[in-house]
Parts: sequence; C-alpha cells; structure tokens
Amino acid sequence: MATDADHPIPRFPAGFLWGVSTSAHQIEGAADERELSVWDAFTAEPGRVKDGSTAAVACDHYHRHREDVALLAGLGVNAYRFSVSWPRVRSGKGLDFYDRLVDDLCAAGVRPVPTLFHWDLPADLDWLDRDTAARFAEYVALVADRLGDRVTKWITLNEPAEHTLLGHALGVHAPGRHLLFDALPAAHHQLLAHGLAVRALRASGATDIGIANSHGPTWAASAEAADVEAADFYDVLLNRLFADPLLLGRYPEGIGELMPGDVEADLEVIAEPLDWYGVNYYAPTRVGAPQGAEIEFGGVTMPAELPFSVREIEGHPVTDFGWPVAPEGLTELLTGFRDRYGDRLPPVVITENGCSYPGVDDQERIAYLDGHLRALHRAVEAGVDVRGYFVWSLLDNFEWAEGYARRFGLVHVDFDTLERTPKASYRWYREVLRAQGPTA
Ligand code: GBH
Repeated sequence: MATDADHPIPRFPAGFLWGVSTSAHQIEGAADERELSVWDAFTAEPGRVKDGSTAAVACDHYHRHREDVALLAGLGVNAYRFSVSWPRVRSGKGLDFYDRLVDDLCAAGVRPVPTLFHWDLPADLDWLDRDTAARFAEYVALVADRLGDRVTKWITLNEPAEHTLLGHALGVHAPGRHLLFDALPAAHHQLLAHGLAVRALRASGATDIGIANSHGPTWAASAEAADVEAADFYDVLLNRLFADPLLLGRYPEGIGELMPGDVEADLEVIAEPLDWYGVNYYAPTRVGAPQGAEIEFGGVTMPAELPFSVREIEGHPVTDFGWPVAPEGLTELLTGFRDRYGDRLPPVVITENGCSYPGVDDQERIAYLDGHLRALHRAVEAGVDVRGYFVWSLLDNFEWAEGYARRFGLVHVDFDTLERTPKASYRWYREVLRAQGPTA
C-alpha cells in the first residue's frame, strides 16, 4: 500500500519562506551580559523549573552565534526567526549583538525575522501595568532604528495567549501568577503593546509586520450541550480573544467588559492593519464540561474551578511531552480562520511547528513535520494564502518550566559540552528544502 511517505511533499507557492525559529531566553545564555528578566526571577524560585536548571548558559548562542548561523546556512533555510531580548537591549549591549547577528544572517543569505518580545520581560516591568505597553513601543523604536536598514520582516509578540494563561492565570511560567480570569488585563496590555509597536515600526518605515499567536482547533469532548459550550469557551480564550481584536477590532462577547481602561479606544490601536498573521501550531485541544477536579495536562495543572476541562485525545500518537500528533488540526485551524475572518485575514505564516522527542535519530520528528507540511499544503489547496513555515526549533534549548528535559531541536545540543549535532530531522528538512527548489 502506498503511504504518504512514498510521495514527495507537494510544492508550496513561489517566494515561500522556509525557516526555523528560536527565542532569546531559550538559547542565548550570557545572562551576565544583560539585565534580568521575569524568567530569571522565576527560575530562581525552587521548584519552578522541573530539572532545577536555569537559562544562564542555555545554548550559549550569544557566544556561538557564528556556528549557529553556519548551521542555518547548511540547512538551506531562507529565513530565521529569532527574538530580541529586551533586557539585553536595555543593558546597552544588546543592539551590538543583534546588529552582528543580522549582518551574519544577511551574509549567509538567510533573512532575519526578529520577534520583539518572546516572554523575557524586564524584571521590573509587569504586564498588569498599562504603562508597560508604552515602554515596549519605545524599545521597539530603538530596535527598528538600529536594525531596520537590514531587517524588513518583523514580529511584535510571541503568543500573548500562552504568556497570559501560563504566566499570569495558571502560574506555571514567569511571572508565576495564579490569577485565573483576573489575568485578562495582562492580555489586553500585551495586545495594546502590539498595536503601539506596529505604529512605531510603521513610523520607522517598516512594511512587513506580523505577530506570532498560539492557535489550535478546539475539539468538543462530545456532542452534548455542556461539552460543546465548554469547548466554545476554551476556543474563545485560546483563539478568538486574540484573533478577534487584532483582525476584527473587537473582543468576543463578554470579554471587553473584563478588560481595563478605555477598551474601545485601545481596540483601534490593537487593530492596526497587519501585513501577515503568524500562527504557532502544535496540537488541537479536546475540551469538555468541568469535572470538578484538578487535571494534569501537557505539563500543566488545571485548577478545578475552571469552566471547562481538558481531555485526552484518543487514537493519536503523543510526543514525549504528551501532546497529541494531529496534523489534520492544522488544516482545520487554517480553513476555519479563513471562514471566520474572510478578507480580514492577511496572508498566514506558520511561525512555529514542531515537537519534542529525545535522540538524534529522530524519526518521530520527521513523521510529525512531514505530516504537518502535507496538512499545511491541504490548507493551501483549500484556498488559504500561506506564505511561510518555520520549524520550532533550530536547537534543543531551555524549554521553560521543563528545563532541558524536552528537546525540540533539529540540532541536538549537549548541555555539558555545548556541542551541536544535527539530527536525522535536520538532514530530512534540508532535503525537503532542496526539493522545493530555489527559495531565496
Ligand atoms: C511555544 O509555546 C513557545 O513559543 C516556545 O517558546 C516553546 O519552546 C514551544 O512552543 C514549545 O513548547 O493540550 O497537551 O496538547 C507553545 C505553547 C502550550 C502549545 C501547550 C501547545 C498544547 C498542549 N503550547 N499546547 S496539549
């Protein structure tokens, strides 16, 4: 019987961006050459990071970025998504580093695609303060001023949904707050920061601006009303709470009332038109009515008082993180977005997709990525305007509350010697890119 694997991955449109993603706090290390972030403070609290590790050294990318740029060039990607560390820029050393990195990427023929915030908020700032949004826009203007002659494609924020949920509602990420629904102002202020950053970038001449949001389809646990209602509620929190204000200029019903400040005026800033929309996709979530008990799920403890409960997805393999492998969820998500947002949805870029598995002969990762690229192509065939795909991640790295235990890299990192070893998936992705033809 012919399987998918016997057929090459279909061709994506001309000019497609083929990349890999990383983030500053997860790879750079060199913590003594930057200011502190909320993640440094959080990591220092015992029990917060599972293996007790810190990101003080991580992959030491700050000192080894030349080697990492060579890995990118060897892979054949035409784009690299990294993040700029706000605490490093503040220390006065950051812009010189990113300046060199951008030069090296350009020299290697790899397009730099910086994310301006990937969760490492300066330790003295707080997303519950409205003023943080204005501070962010000032920092963004500085970065754009320094890098904007070579960087043309920008990402404002990474996953405000996860930063709100995990960091402020459930307390499993920095800053470790357990506010449940009182965390919503942190989401609003991040969205406002995004809108102000878009304005600052435009003022600097930028014309290719996006955001990277975490999205996935929500599957109701059953067709019963209580399950469908709970699933719809979860879908609002993960998907519509962020996509609706950005793309439609309004919050989903019932949410705007919970947000601080002059929400109507802020929504005008938040809905500044985007040039493209970034989606980080990992897995669908199966959700049903609350079950009245705490649930452990995907490394997160969900309190009993939430108006929904996350359930196991049966009949799908899971990664070593316990996340289901369901590529069809990516097709479903993107066609669903197209149906919901119509021509308000700008071209889409998959800014993260990947999985955690141990080892360097990582056949499961190859199967995961292969399946997701085919699922992405089905969305293209269904008429979704998709312009790029980035694998999370180039390197094994500091996986937040999991420490170094979860490995997402195409390249293995030995965290004792910091030696990099390309995995089977690195060679596989290189062949995929080669078969797609010239991409630069
Ligand atoms: C991203 O977050 C981050 O941007 C990145 O920094 C991080 O390293 C990477 O992903 C890997 O974690 O319902 O059990 O299937 C991803 C946030 C939250 C997405 C959990 C997948 C599904 C868990 N993720 N979610 S489950």
